[in-house]
Amino acid sequence: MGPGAIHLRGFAEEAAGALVQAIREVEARAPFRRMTTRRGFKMSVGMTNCGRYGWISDREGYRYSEIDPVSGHSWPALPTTVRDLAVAAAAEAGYVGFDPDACLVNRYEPGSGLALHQDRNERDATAPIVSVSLGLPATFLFGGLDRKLRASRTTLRHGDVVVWGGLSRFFFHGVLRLGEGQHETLGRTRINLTVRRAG
Ligand code: MD3
Ligand code: FE
Repeated sequence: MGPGAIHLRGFAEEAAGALVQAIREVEARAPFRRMTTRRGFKMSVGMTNCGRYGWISDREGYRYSEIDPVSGHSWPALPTTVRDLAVAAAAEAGYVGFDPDACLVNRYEPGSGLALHQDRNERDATAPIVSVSLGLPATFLFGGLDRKLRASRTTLRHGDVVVWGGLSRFFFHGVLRLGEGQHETLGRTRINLTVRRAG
């Protein structure tokens, strides 16, 4: 997909049911919410986190926090199923010893999308990010180190896992607004997990 990005098609297919159940348990303690950007725009994607650190955005900008600002408590623990799957995918891509401490959970509905951005709030730049797609398919945009570089498109489907390491870790990327659809278990939604080493 790009330098250091490895697309493992269907890698999470078998674990998908257990992953969805784990997300339901996370969501019960840390509900999905639409965060605000520094500029004051409300994001169209619903987000929550599990693990020691959670990614948050508000008028002060974005950062990782050990406290969920909605509940005032720590985030739910990283579920074993999520951790095991991410560690196995990272190993498959050559990253032995990946030790994640954060997982951002993104929920899309038809019309939700994610503008082109870079992920650069994580402390350890050598650790990969493992993304897991569940539910409706999405068109993923993948550019380069420069925002102006033309982005290529690929479809991320239910069960797909991508390990983002190396140079691709810092490439601009985004998600086109989700189209209408009906997934057999997740209905009108797409869920994306990004398992990270943040601290
Ligand atoms: C490439 N999520 O949470 S997953 C994000 O589908 C994010 O929800 C998208 O971008 C989503 O930050 C895309 C694929 C992905 C995730 C993280 C990356 C690609 C990445 C980090 C660096 C480079
Ligand atoms: Fe991202």
